Amino acid sequence: MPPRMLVLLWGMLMVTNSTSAAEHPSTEPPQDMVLVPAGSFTFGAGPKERQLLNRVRKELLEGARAILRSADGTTDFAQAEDLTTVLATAIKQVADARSRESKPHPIPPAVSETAEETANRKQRLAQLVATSEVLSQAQAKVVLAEKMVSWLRAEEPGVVQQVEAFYMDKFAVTIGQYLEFCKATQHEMPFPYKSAVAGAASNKRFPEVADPSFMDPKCPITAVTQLEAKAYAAWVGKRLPTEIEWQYAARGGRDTVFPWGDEPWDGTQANLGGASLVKLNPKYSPSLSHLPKDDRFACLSPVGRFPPNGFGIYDMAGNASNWCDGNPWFMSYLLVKLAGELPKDFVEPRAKDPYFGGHTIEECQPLCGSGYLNTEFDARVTHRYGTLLMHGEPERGFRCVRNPTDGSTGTR
Ligand SMILES: [Ca+2]
Repeated sequence: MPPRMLVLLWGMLMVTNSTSAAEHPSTEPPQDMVLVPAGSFTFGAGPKERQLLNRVRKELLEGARAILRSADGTTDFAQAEDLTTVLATAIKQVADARSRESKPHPIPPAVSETAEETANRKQRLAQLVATSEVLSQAQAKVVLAEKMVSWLRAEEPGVVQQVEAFYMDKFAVTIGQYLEFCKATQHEMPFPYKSAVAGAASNKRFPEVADPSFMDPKCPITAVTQLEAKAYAAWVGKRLPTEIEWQYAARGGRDTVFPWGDEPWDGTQANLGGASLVKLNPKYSPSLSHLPKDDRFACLSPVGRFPPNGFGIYDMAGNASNWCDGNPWFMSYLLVKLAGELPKDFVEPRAKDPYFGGHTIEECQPLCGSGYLNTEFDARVTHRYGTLLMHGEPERGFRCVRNPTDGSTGTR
């Protein structure tokens, strides 16, 4: 065939294809997206999440008791029912004793302490320091157990919601994809990417961002603001999901407490905070209830390394949580308030948290899911929290959705 004929034929094929795509925009499933079918589901926490709370809370309290039992002289309060009060009392007693022992004896100082007395006092002081550390470890578990109660309360009660069909990204937006966006639009890569280049010393608050995973193009992009996530979504012809869409998609057409099922986390279902993370950054140890379980990823994992949920969507628990669009607390709180079921002692979580600089719930934007530093409890499908839209952190990423009727192919 002459070259000119080939060019002509190729041109005709291209015209035919583009016409077909324009007429039937939704017949071709977009690459890397899953069609989430229309349906209804209960948005928010219910009896299963309450069961999870009770189980994890019990484990934490047993963990606290085990720590106390293992320490000398603390056996007395290992069996106590109200660990919060008993621990607070014990911590104060130890602190007072430390204060006394840290000063030379006897008083008045005109009578000097003998060398033996000094040695004994220092030995007692060392013992008190050790006891104090043990008590603090136990207290961290008890405090976490109590916080969980209010966290779950912020997700209750479940409310039946209707959801229209939509396409959702199978995977979170990756570092590689976001880098392309930045090159094309003059946006800047977020700070973990720069810290990974510069080393751990460059970020005192999150030293773990020096981990090589923050440079792996296959890992999810994190620490972007909600504005940046929205800008990326618009660039690829998509949008951020609503909280309801996200949670419905995370359920995967099932009624389980985690995206993978009802079974406890064992390290194979999702990338959560485990022993590898603590090895990298010990500060996370007290807050993790399920140690020494592990998934072998200290920080981010490449997207799609863990099994997908019932809809074929990956990492709906663990790795990086996902920005959503719309006020996080609005839906459930408003419905609860309208129904008059809000308990009298209810405190809106995080509304006055200094971490948010005194900002109100109304100023916050939603994040759903969990990240590499979260616990099994946070891996529940209903897990959600609000933060300022400019507040990107290393475990916060995003994924996009689009409506089936939109003409975009969803690929770029
Ligand atoms: Ca992990």
